[in-house]
Amino acid sequence: MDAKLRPMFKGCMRGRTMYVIPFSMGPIASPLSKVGIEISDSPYVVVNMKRMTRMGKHVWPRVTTEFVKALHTVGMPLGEGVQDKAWPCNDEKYIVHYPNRNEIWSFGSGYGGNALLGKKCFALRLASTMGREQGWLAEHMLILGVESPKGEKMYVGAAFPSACGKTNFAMMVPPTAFDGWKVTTVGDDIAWIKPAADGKFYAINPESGFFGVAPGTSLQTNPNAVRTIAKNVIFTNVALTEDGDIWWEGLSKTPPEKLTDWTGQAWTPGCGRPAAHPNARFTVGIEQCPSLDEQWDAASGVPLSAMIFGGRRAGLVPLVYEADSWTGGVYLGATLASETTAAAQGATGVVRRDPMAMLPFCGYNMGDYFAHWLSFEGEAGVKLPKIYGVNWFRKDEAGKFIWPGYGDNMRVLKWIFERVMGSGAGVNHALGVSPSYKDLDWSGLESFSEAAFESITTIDSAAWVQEAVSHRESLVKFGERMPEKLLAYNDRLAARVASPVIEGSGATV
Ligand code: TSX
Ligand code: MN
Repeated sequence: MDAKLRPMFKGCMRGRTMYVIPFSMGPIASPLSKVGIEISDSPYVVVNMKRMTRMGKHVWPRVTTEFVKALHTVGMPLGEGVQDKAWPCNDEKYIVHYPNRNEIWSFGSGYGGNALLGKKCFALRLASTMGREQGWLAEHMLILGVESPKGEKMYVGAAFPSACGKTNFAMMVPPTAFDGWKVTTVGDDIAWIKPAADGKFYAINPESGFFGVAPGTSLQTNPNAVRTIAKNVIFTNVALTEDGDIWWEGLSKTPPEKLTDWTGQAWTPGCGRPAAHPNARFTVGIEQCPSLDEQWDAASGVPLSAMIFGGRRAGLVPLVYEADSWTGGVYLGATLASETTAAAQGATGVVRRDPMAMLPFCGYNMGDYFAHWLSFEGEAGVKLPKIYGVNWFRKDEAGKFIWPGYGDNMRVLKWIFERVMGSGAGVNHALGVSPSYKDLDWSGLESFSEAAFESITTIDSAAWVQEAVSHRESLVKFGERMPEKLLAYNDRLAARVASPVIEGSGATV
């Protein structure tokens, strides 16, 4: 790659301004944080990095032995006869990571994770490799706090593949009937997690802002996000209203009569094109979030009591279940899957495995990655978080979502809270422990019938026998470094789902 890239970078910024961007991923004073310097010829990168990272001169004293060198160019040098563009870029694009020398080289793209190198490139790909060597985890997880009316509090990390509403969950508003329950936001995308001296797993949000998908964000789906983006925001590829405001699909039920679309063309409802790009974004500092957790910038991080893995599954996976062990939880994460939604991904409803939602972001061999997760079990003094699987997306025969989702997910969070505190009841089944109907708090949603609840929590034995086969196919694809422990867990799971009665519980599946 060196031989390929060095000539490409020669003179790549000609005629542009080169910016030097010192930034910290994580609280400035935290031992879990890491610093980097991005060199870029894009002012768009500069202003986005200002919102997404702790940028500034406080970084310089820390540029000593360990720092990440992030080199970015749009790859379109200016000169005689070259007309600059609003979105300069190059047809040839390379996003290259050198974990052995803490470097990122990005050529030819000006957008998103290709250009804001602190995010996916540093905080996930390079950091996952650092974490493996240094005994911690860099995960594609939101971090939220849950506080009870009694003032007890726990923190949760949650990983979901794309298009599952991670940012919505991170800023969730509990139902009004849940008087005194609070959900607070530490982060919506990435968590760096390390066991501390007390044995607990502490997490920091390496970022300081949200680079959120705009389409679908509304007062109904995410009121806290809408309030967060009231000011000081960079909107990318959204539509513009006649009076200079912004709009995107889903922001309001009825679109404005006239818009300028994301490409700059005139747009009217029914013209057949989306007004905003489906991947249009808002970039905003986290401090403007109304649900911001008071510990979001704590140098120590926040202690995680639970970790959640969720995907979009029309069937099979129950609303919520608790893994029977750390290994069971790692298995749950390693077999995580989501069904495709948008036309851009080809056919809809196709199951895609995305272990821990890290498939595009893990910086090293996935088998080694699972082994690193497993290695925390049995380490002296560690207090492992409980691991849960969730699925907000089960559908009925008519293809309608059964679970109301959004704020009502608080009912599931409360059950997890009670399990962590030791008071939550549940029933054993082949996958782990789930609440029975009476174990969830239905305040304000008494209309949700016990039958509806059964339809999103039953475990179809025959379908799960097939699913266990699909798990195995997915695991063996990662090759010979796949830990034997996970394959053995698959054997046991296959046997358990095949048998309709669960030993010791009396519960039937
Ligand atoms: O973000 C979502 N969450 C998590 C919220 C805290 N979404 C949006 C996913 C796309 C980004 C959801 N969509 C959730 C959910 O829990 N659930 C669903 C499915 C669903 C969609 C619409 C309704 C109910 C469920 N109800 C009505 O439209 C009235
Ligand atoms: Mn992400």
